[in-house]
Amino acid sequence: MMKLYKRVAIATLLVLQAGILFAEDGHQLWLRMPLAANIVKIVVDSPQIDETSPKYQPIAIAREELELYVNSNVEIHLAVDAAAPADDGFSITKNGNSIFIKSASAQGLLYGTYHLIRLQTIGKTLKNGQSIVEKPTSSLRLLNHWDNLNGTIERGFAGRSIFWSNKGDIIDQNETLLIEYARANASIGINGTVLNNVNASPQMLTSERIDQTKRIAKILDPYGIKVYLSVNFASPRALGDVSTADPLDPDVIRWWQNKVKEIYDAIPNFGGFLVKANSEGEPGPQDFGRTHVDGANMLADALKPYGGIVMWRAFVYAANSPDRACQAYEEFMPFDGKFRDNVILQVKNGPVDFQPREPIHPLFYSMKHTKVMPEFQITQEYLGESVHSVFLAPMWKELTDVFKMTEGVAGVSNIGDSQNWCGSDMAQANWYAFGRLAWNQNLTSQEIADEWIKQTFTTNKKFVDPVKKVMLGSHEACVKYMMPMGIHHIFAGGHHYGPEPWYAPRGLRADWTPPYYHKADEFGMGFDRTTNGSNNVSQYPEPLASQYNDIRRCPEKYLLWFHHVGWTQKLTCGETLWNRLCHIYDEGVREAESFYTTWQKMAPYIDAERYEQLRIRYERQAKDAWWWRDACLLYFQTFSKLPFPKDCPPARHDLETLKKYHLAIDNYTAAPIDQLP
Ligand code: GCV
Repeated sequence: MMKLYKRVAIATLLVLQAGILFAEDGHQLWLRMPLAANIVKIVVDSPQIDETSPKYQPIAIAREELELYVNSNVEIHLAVDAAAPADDGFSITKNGNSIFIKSASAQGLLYGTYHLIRLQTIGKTLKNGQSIVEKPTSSLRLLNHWDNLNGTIERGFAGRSIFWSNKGDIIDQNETLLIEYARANASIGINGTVLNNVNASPQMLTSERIDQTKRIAKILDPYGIKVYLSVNFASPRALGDVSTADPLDPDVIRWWQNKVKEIYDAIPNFGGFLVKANSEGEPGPQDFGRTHVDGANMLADALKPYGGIVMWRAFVYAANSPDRACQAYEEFMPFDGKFRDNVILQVKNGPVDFQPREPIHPLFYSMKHTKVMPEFQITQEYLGESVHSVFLAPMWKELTDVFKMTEGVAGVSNIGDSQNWCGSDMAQANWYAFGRLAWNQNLTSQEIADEWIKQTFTTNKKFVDPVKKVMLGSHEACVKYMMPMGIHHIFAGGHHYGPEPWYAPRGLRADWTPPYYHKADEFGMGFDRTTNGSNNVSQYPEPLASQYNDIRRCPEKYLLWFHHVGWTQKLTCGETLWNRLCHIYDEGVREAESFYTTWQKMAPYIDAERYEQLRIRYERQAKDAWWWRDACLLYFQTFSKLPFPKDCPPARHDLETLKKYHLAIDNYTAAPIDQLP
């Protein structure tokens, strides 16, 4: 398996040496380091190690990576040492002409290897006597793939699944791709992957699919990537073996025990289950009058003998809830402390649904006796798909700055079978950032952007500095041109790419329509979640609860999330709500335009292919910012009845035309760049 890499790498070297230029297609991600010109001596200092045994495969990979990519005249010593950092951690020490990588596990040595290569690529060579110690801040660092068994990807904007296809032959065809996938993940510390959509097909648990999972697991295992599966809670009934899926029914319990045994017989290091239950129509224990605890603990008991875990999602909301943001807390807080110790509650970063900006989910502050792991969305369902370049590290940092992700963290993947994996070269930065933050939640967005740019494009300062600035400003800019000041979920009905704040077909459940969230009326706009409204503020601890409740102290970024504010009300900044809103939308447009201007100056520094692919996207993003601004401001103006402030340029579009415009895309197709208004 590893030999393959050598072959690919050597072929690349020969092409380069022959002076043949080949097109950059983004496929190499951040692993574009040149092959070393010299031969490095690798010494494995632990004599008991047999590199051919499965347990020590990471060392064989480490050896090969070091031989291929370390470009200096050093001798590298690898040692598994019980006294060295454990739990995937490692130390790297430079001593004279030797570099020592030590870890308590073979896997830690592989992580140390990738760290060393990263340092070399970004130009941070170790000084003599210098020692680095790294230990991940989260034990579970998982990608969640929303891949369906027919090969489509829910909210995927980069092609089709790399794991599944209708034909079932995908794994054999994709072995090289899966090795590349495993290697890319290992290089940033990701150690697990959920292979299928949380809207899970019961078919995932058929023997045929378990066999396919086994083959995938075998490919990923040497890189330290464990596989997990999303399961449909009604599988025992759906697969026709049992007449119910009631978690307290002995036949159901037995069914799950047998199924878990079948899985572990096939995949001894299988990780466990991810479950979306009683959410958006998915089955769950409540269908049988049982609770989340009944459901999660039953599965946990079945997995426990094998060391498996259950990740139970807290993403729940009912059709008639007066405030969707309140519901997960209401449903789960009463169960704090009641889950088994191999259950982890997987909670989205905010209480609604991966919006461009949300306050932190209240469960992160309050669940004290339950294991909790955040779920981030790497795929940009609500942030411009694979068209807009939005670097998400600053958004995730809003949570990692206040919550320790010790148990783990999950990221909904943006990977598909497109040549550059993510649909856009810039979107790769979010996969990278997720892995790096999962490894070390204390890294800053600046550090992550800096190292990603240098590895993915060039270390030339003339490129690194301006592009880093664009990346670091991109999330805030996107919030400004889409949903500033706490506005949320005003997306179009058929897709989540563009704006339709007016979308409210008769008969559709209210919380699937934007007016439920923005509540614009003649007086003003915003969702009253204060103690006079839905009382969502009370789910937060003090002093946050009082701060959010007080219109004068509520941070502007959350103002319309927590308050219904009058159009002419003066804000603490001195402006009225209406004027401030217009100004912020306008700033968003200017910032998106400046990103495009900056990118156009970057052509001299990188390859023409990736430059052009992103130029088209930055241009589109700037146009879309106008689309968002005009659609939102013109629509809200029908309530405010106020003119744009004098320093705000007039709209480019008119509301009636925008209302008639329907983008013909579905969940599984990226927005067509050239068909937008
Ligand atoms: C997988 C949002 C998305 C759905 C997704 C759901 C979830 O509602 O639009 O596509 O379903 O979140 O996280 O379960």
